[in-house]
Amino acid sequence: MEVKTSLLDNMIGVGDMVLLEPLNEDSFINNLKKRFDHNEVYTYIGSVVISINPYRSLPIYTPEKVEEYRNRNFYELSPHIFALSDEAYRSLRDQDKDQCILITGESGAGKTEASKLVMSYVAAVCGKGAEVNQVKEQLLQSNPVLEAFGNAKTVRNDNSSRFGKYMDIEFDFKGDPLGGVISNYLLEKSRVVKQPRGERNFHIFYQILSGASEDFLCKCCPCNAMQIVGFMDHETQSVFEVVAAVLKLGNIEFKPESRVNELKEICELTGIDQSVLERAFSFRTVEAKQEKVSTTLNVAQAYYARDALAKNLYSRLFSWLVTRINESIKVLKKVMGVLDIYGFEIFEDNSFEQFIINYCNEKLQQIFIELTLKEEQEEYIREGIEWTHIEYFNNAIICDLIENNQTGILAMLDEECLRPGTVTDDTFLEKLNQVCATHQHFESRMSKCSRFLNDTSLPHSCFRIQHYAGKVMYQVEGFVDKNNDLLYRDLSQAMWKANHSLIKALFPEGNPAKINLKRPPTAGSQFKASVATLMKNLQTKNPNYIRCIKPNDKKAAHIFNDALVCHQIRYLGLLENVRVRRAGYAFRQAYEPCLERYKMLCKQTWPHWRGPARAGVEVLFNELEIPEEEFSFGRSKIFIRNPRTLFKLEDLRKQRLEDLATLIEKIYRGWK
Ligand code: AD9
Ligand code: MG
Repeated sequence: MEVKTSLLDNMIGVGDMVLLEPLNEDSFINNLKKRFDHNEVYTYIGSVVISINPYRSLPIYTPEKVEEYRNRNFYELSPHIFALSDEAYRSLRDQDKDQCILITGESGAGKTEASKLVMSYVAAVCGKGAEVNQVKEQLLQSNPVLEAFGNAKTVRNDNSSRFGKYMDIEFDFKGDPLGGVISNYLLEKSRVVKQPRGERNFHIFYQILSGASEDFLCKCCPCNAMQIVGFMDHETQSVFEVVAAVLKLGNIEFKPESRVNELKEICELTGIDQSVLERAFSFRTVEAKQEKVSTTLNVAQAYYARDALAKNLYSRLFSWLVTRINESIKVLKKVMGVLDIYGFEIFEDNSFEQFIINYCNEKLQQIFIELTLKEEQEEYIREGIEWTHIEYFNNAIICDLIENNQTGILAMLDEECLRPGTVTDDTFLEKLNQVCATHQHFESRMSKCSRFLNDTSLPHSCFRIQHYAGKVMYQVEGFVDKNNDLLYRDLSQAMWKANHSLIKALFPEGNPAKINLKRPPTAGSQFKASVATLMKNLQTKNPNYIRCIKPNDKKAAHIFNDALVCHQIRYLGLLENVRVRRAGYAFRQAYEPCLERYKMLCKQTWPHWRGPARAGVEVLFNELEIPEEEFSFGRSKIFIRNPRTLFKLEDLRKQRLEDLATLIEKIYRGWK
């Protein structure tokens, strides 16, 4: 068996960063660049796959490639996302180990494409037959449905996921797919009513508009996918009615002329009594104890109510879609989870959404550190090798700054949102400053005691967090409002009264029989709870990592921007990852393939070694005088401390092959 030859080909750089010598940021980037220029977009760090977005279609995902990688050992062929997919699938099928695939990287780095490649690979290699094929189709077609409703064009990515997605794919004992469960995380619903310059609303709105003149249910792109996933025609119809209502809500203006027409159309679409909706846009009722007080909304409040309704309608519709897809695909057996979540975001203006997204990425980084170290430690224990302590940056301290139940930023935001009296974004910032001022990863200059009083790069209305991935400055404006996620009760009641079963189902709290004076959980606390559930779920599974890198911010092929890549390598902690991998031993290999590859270097092992492979390797290393501190014998593998030792072996082998070739040629000439 050829082992790792492809990983050592100098022409196209090393395929496994663990073997990079010397190891530093420059050599790391150069290696990636060299490979990128040779269309090698995948590189390993041990079992972690680094993927660089080629921004063009490469012929490396063909059915022939699938066959090539099928049932092959991870290191046998050149690095590829299919190798990781195959490894994960086979461990699941043959060793009953639940798997999860964690895909990280910034916006536009290729996470969603990677998740689809993993899913399509697994679909191609698992099970056969009509029933299995139907399950596969449903699982695969859930992607275009959710992308239509949950993705949008942004400055960074024409098809940017504006929600986080985790999908468990379930298999039976033979490894045939049975179904799946999708969890969605915080859709960026503010996009429904407002998009940053140069960006667009969710794809579905444009798809509906482009098909609206004809029979859009046939033309609209996710319809076919929805049908395959199992939506009934009337359900699809209802979904599009809600989307259309959201669109029309955006056109309502609170001026006497225009208002009536739009309202009328919305009410026709949704079966809401027009007078009820009109009233809900004009008054706000606050119930306290037994009393009900109605106040008239001014124009600004009416717009606020309109936007809140549009955001709520849309995000609830999205959650309903996920639940509905789950009904079609859910069962429970062995599972492989695929996580494709929004990447770390550093914009010029960062708001509540970025704060939440970056918090999620902190948590993922933490689990990455924990699991990589754990996995490494477990391998040492399995192999009976002594464990050496590894120094690394643990970002638990940043997670704590955000999520601590008493002093965390989210807890303080909640406290502020629930506090009676005048609450503004500034009072929230003031509070942050009292509690977090001394935290190493927190910066703000609002309070007099601030260490950052003279830091003019930090405006008064902002705070900055030093994330593991870099410093991010957050504008506090909108934090309180977005966390509150307030929808006037009059509106949820109006929605509940709609003669439209889907809309009614989306607003259960509008049912007067279920009046609940307790406030609904804040957006922040809901997100925190769902991230905690996700982390628990991931911890029970065997992790597989894909770390996506964006080569340029022009969405262009062939361009490799060193500075941009360098930044990502730093914040993904990739160098650190290599160091952890080779802190103890850089390289490990089972005895048989190792002996097979290098036995030609020693008279006693060449051409045949008759004893156990381990003894053969011992003899070999002895003969080659490799210093004792350079290797350790594990139960089934040889562990090599320094990549240089491996290169020495490789050089010797190459030399030996060349000598042999010359010798053979001489003999051949002699014959002639
Ligand atoms: V975001 O955080 O959702 O904004 P992603 O998901 O990381 O982001 P995405 O997978 O959507 O990025 O990739 C962006 C674009 O890059 C795709 O639309 C493709 O045009 C392009 N891409 C990504 N990966 C590949 C690939 N393996 N081959 C070819 C690719 N093109
Ligand atoms: Mg994406």
